[in-house]
Amino acid sequence: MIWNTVTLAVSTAGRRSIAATPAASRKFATASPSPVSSAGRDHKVVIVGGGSAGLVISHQLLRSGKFVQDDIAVVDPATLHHYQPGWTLVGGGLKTKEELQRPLNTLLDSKLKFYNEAVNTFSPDNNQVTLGNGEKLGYQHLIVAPGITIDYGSIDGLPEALADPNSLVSSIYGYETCDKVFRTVEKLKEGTAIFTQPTGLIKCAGAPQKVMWLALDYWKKAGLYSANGKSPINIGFATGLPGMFGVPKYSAKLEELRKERGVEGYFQHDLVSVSGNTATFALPGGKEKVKKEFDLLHVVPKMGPHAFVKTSALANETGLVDVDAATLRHNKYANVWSAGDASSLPTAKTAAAITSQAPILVRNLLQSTEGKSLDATYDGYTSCPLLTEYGKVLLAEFKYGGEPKETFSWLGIDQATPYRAFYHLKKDFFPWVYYNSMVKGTWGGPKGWIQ
Ligand code: UQ1
Repeated sequence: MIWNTVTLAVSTAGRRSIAATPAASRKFATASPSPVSSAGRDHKVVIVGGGSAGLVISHQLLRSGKFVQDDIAVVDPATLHHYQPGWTLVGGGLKTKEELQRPLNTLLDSKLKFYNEAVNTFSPDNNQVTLGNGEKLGYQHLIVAPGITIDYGSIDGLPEALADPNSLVSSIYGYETCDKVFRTVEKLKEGTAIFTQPTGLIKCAGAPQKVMWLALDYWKKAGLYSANGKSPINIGFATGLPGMFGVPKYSAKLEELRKERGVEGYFQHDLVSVSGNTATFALPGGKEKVKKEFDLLHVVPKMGPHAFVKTSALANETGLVDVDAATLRHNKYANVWSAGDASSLPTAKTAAAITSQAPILVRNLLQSTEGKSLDATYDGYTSCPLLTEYGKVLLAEFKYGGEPKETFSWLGIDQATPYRAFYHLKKDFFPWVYYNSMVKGTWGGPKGWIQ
């Protein structure tokens, strides 16, 4: 049983086969996109989103050698790009949020046309995207990768509690608040610390507990925490899910750690409101509520698709971009593609997943431009380097169905065990390789460097 983002997606997948439907047997709304020139506001490829997926895919397309100046356009209203997997490290006091960011325009190859604008609407029947400023872009192929949004308002009282500099309420999930997290950890000298995880789809389902394990270790080293329940600080993990993690193999190990370390587990507890020092949780079914007093609260809000995606013809019933789980092509529009958090791909939403998704999307898009069959298939690879303490990481790697797919098994390593070497991958190597190679399109994740 896979929970969280995976649950949502597995239930979608349950209704159709994970294997790619042969392209020839499909009925697409746009059978053959009308050719457009790359002049003016028309582009061969329009990529919505300059996040991890958008950057990796746009540069891998360029590297194919099949595109010239302005053939490919990237649309994103942001001026800054953030290495979000690093925000857990910020929460642990290991990095600053500033060192994890770059101006977005400096990450885009000069051959790409950059529209620093939001998207207003998709018109896939006309091969058009309308921007926030009213401009219309035509395309032969559209790649939709704008990510998902954090819904702070989904928890009553949360926006106010986060904004209050004196409250010990924080979240690693936002740029504004990720640096408040470690300050709250440092401030707490006694009392109850609660770390939450919601039901529903979120980015990186391991992050809500990574930040807890680091805080626990920090308090342990400060002499404020021990597993015997008699220390000044006690810790609870309140999760909407029925277990510690969606993949049974890693969940079992994390449950063992939870018990060993004396952390209270409040399962199927979904945070609905924060008021003063009281957190209220909904139990399954939604009718019954449980209140808990806290001194420190780390919150993971609910997340969901952007409105401009959810309300478009491209979305499935959950609001995500409705693509084939294997080919990454849209299930209705043959010239529309998606990857990353905004996609319906039934796997956990991580930057590591992008390393596997991008080459598949790029290969299949290029095949389709040449009228050839889509021969690359995504197996759902994703990874969660789960910090279990300062100096150790459990490197969860898995594919569709929650089946482990571990990179280092050839070394005889069982990745359910936390290792120091994986900590250095997470803290030092991945942030480095991300900006030095991945965003340029030359990092293949578990496959190493690619052309
Ligand atoms: C990875 O390639 C990557 O990108 C830089 C990450 O950072 C977000 C990761 O967390 C992981 C796990 C990978 C996968 C690569 C290897 C070598 C396991």
